[in-house]
Amino acid sequence: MSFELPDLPYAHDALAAHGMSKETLEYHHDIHHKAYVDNGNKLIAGTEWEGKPLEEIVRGTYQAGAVAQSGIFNNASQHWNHAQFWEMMAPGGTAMPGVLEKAITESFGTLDKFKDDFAAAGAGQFGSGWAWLVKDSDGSLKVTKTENGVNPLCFGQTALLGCDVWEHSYYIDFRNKRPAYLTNFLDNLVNWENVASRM
Ligand code: MN3
Repeated sequence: MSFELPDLPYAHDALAAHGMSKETLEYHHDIHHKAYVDNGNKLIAGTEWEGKPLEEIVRGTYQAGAVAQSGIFNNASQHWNHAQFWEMMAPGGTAMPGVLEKAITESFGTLDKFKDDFAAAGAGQFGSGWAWLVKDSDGSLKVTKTENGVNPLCFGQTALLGCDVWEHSYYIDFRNKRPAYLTNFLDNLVNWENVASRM
C-alpha cells in the first residue's frame, strides 16, 4: 500500500477564526504534506519497505544521528506526523475529557504546568521539529521535543499530542512568533478528545 494524502478532517478555512488560516492549511496540507507523500512513494518504490505499514517503515528506517541521510525515514515520518497533527486539531478546540485531565494533572501537577512545559519544548526546539506529549513505555506522560521528522515512534513512545514547529506551520499567521503560535495551539486548536483516545 503506497502512502496517500488524507483529507483534512475539517474545511481549509475551519481553523481561520482560531489562529490557523486557510492559506496556512492550503500550503501546509496541500503542498508540504503532499510532498512528503509523493517523495516517500518515489523513494520507497522497489525497496524492502514498499507495501509495509507506515509505522513499521518509520521505526525501521530511524537511525539516531543519521536522520539527515535517510530520505525514506524523513518522508515517512513527516507523512505520519502530519496525518496525526490534522486529527489532533479541531475548530476552537474541544473540552478535555476527565480521564486525560486526571492523567496530565498526575504527571505535571497542574494543567497550566503541562501547557508551560509543552510550549517551552516547542519554543526551545532549535530549528525545525515537533513538540510532543507522549505516553512513555512505563505509562507516564512526558513532554518531549524532536528534530526534523523524528517522532515518538522512534523511541517506543505513544504520541498523544504533537505540534509542528517547522516555520511553514506558523510563519504565515504568526511570522517569527513561535511562542504565540504554540500558546494559541494549546488554547484554541487542540482536539483533546482525540488526544485522550490515544491513551
Ligand atoms: Mn509541517
